[in-house]
Amino acid sequence: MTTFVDNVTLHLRAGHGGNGCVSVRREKFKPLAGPDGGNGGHGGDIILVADPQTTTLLGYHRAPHRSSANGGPGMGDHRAGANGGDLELPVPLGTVVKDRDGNELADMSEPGMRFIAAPGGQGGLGNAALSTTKRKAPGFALLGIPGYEGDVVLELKTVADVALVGYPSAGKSSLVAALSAARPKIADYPFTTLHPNLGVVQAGDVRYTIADVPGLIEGASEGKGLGLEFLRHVERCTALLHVLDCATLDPGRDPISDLDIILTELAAYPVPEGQKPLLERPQLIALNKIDVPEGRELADFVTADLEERGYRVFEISTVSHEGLRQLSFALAELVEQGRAEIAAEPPRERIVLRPSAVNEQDYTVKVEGGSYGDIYRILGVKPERWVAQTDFANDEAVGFLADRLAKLGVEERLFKAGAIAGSTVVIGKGEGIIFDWEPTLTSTAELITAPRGTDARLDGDRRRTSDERRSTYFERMDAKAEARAELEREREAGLWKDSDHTEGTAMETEER
Ligand SMILES: Nc1nc2c(ncn2[C@@H]2O[C@H](COP(=O)(O)OP(=O)(O)OP(=O)(O)O)[C@@H](O)[C@H]2O)c(=O)[nH]1
Ligand SMILES: [Mg+2]
Repeated sequence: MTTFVDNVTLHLRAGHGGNGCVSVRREKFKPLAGPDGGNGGHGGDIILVADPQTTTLLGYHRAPHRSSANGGPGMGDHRAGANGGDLELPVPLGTVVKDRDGNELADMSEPGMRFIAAPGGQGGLGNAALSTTKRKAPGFALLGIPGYEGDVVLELKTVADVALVGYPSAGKSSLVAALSAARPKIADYPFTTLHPNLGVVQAGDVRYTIADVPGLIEGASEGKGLGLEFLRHVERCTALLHVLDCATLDPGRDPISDLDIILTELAAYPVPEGQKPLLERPQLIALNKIDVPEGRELADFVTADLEERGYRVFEISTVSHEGLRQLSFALAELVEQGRAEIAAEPPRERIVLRPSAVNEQDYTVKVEGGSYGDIYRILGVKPERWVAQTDFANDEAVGFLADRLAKLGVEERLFKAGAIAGSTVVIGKGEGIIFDWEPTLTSTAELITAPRGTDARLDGDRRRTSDERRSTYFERMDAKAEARAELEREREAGLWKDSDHTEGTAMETEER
């Protein structure tokens, strides 16, 4: 809606976590004195910070790739790796953070507000931290997790310092054009302006922004005319400027009653929590169109009344540019005062936004059909993180992963989903990590999850049929008979002495 919307896509790469260390302490006369491998450091976060001193996203246009530091690896002697420092990126107030699909992630509206746009990776535990009473000397450590890598889109809605309000055709857009380089549409019919126009004014050393708002009429708060909807574009303004038309030909209208009606409508506008109601902000009055003789007369006539009500009044013409200089300096003064007040305010409690929280305990088991049979896919924060932490070249580390998965109840869930021994199980998206599943559960109650009358144990191909058993039995019997016959032949041939005979008997007992 507003003009001057700045837009930039940031490519972020947060620091990776450092790997944990495997190390064993050595002491004199005690070469294996316990594990002492330190933990890896955490990768640094990339944090957006709403900063009143920053006014543009230009710096990010020029350098859109940003990354934070990696965590250091753990070391022996219980030395932990250093954490990677966070990277803070200042953004102007009013910056809206979105993902690539346009979903809003954060509105950086409060000074000092922080948004963790890319969290750093967790460091891996060293073998010292992994030792327990049961596992006294772990021969493995956990790997560090990669930091978040992805894009965010920053959108800046420029926030006007001064909002110009008034009736349609009062000359608001003309005034924006006269004070700044902006060239909004100007015409002699009501509601020419359909969205706010923004202009930058330079008055002496002070530079500030002004925005006109579509004209307001009586009943605007009930939706008449274009309603009050557009005031949200200026609801963060420091000051208001009432533009009053002194040369209107409408019967029944005059600057004073126009002002009263606008004030009533503005009073009905609900500002967001934590902001000053519009009418409690500083306000100036511009009596416009004094290049028209009747206009000047009327302006002179009402000035005293308005001043009595406490307003500073400026008689101006956007055509002849009379009075504009004084007006622009008076506005600059208000803006400067407002800025000083904000700077003097005690810093608000820091608001920290994190990327949408997910339930870490949650995971899903999905069955996917494939050309090699069913695949059981496990998706979830914890299982996927654990896999990332596992050094698959280390059997102990793999065993530790299996224990963790079992504790989470993954086996039971796989059974319920229909997995059997030898099924293909994938953890994570895409290729993920692929396992041939070997269940460790053995108790009958857990095994019998199939309908009554069937039993998962019978489905396995490891159980022999009775035919198979019978044939092995006969094979063995034949072999025994063969061995006996052989011994008999040897004895008859006189190869045996009596004392050796016992061996044959012993062999037979063993065979039984
Ligand atoms: N004579 C004279 N005419 C003016 C002056 N300022 C504006 N006008 C005329 O008034 C008419 C309305 O001016 P705009 O600037 O479009 O008024 P606006 O307040 O923006 O009106 P909306 O956008 O409809 O709310 C135009 O025809 C302008 O030329 C002035 O100082 N003197
Ligand atoms: Mg206009």
